[in-house]
Amino acid sequence: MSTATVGLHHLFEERRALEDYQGGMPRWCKGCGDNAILAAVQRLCRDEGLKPEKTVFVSGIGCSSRLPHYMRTYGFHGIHGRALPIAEGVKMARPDLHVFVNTGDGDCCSIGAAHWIHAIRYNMNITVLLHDNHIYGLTKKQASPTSPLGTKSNTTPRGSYLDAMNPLTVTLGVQNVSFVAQAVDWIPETLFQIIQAAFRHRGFSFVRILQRCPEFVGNMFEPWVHDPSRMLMLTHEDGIRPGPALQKIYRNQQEHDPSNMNRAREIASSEDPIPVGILYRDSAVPCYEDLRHAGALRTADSIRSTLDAELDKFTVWPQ
Ligand SMILES: Cc1ncc(C[n+]2csc(CCOP(=O)(O)OP(=O)(O)O)c2C)c(N)n1
Ligand code: SF4
Ligand SMILES: [Mg+2]
Repeated sequence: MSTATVGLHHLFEERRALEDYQGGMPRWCKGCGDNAILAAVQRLCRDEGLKPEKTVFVSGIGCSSRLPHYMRTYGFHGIHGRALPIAEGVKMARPDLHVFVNTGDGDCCSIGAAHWIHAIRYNMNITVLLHDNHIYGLTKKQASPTSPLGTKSNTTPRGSYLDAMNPLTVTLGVQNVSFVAQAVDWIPETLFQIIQAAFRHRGFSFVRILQRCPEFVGNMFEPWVHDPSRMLMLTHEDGIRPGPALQKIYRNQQEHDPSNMNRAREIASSEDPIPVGILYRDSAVPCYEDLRHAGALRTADSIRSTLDAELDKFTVWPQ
C-alpha cells in the first residue's frame, strides 16, 4: 500500500458516524428524557472519536440502566445498585478503556448509596450519569430518595413523608470529590457540553441529569421546562458557555468558578431556580487506578505465584 493509501485507510477507520454507536432500538416511552441522554452520549462518542472496542457503558437496573443495550460499544447491564463497583472493576483491570456509568436515582441513591459514596472517594476516571427522574420508573412508580416531599406514588399513596435527598450536595460532601455538574434533558446542547466536560475530566465525574418520566411523573419538571427564567445557567471559562441562541433564551446566568467549593455547595442547594452547569472541579485529586498502578498489577502468572506463596505460608510440611 502507498503512503497515501495508508493515510486514507487510517482516516476511513478513525472517522465514525453516529450510526456506528447506535445499538438496539430504544424501548423507552415516548417523551422519556432517557432518549435525550442517549443522543448526547452517542454524539459524545462520535465527536471524541471513541473507539467502540475501547468504550464500555455499565449500568445497574432501571429504565435508565437499559442504555448500554442501545450503544454499539461494550456494555454491562449489571444488577441493581451495583453499576459503580462493576465499573471500578473494569477500570482497574483495563485502565485504557473509557468507562461510563448510567444509573437511576433509585439505583444510585437508594440501593447503591454505599457504593456511590465510596466511588466518589476512590476517584477513578469514570464518567457517571445519574438519570434522576425522582421516581422508580421500571417498577412502575415508587417513591425514590430524590422524590420531592409529598410525592404520591404506589408506595406513598398519601404523599411521601421525607424531604428529598440532594445528590449534588451529597457528592460535594465526600472526601476526594473531583467533578460535579448538573444538566437537564430538555436543553440538549447544554446536556451535551456538560457530558463532554465530564468525560474530559480525569477522575470521577458525577453528572446529575434531571430527566423527565412522562409515564409516571409527567408534571414533575413542567414549570421549569416552560419557564426559562427558572433555570440558572452557570458559566465560566473553566465551566461551560452556552451558545448565543441559548443565551437569549436562558437569560438568568451566573459566572461561577468551579474551583470554589463553598459557592458550589450553595448553588447545589438551590431547587428553584434549577442550576445547570459545572458546579465543582478539582483536577488535582489523584485517581485510585494510578495510585494502585492498575492494569500492571495482575497477570495470570503473577496471581498464581502470589496465591502459591500465600498458601505456602500455611502449609504444614511433613517432618
Ligand atoms: C435487589 C433488587 N431490589 C429491587 C429490584 C427492583 N427494582 C428494579 S429497578 C428498581 C428501581 C428503579 O428506579 P431507578 O433506579 O430510579 O431507575 P428508573 O427506572 O427510574 O430509570 C427496583 C426497585 C431489583 N431489580 N433488584
Ligand atoms: S417509565 Fe418513565 S423512565 Fe421509564 S421509560 Fe417510561 S418515561 Fe422513561
Ligand atoms: Mg428513577
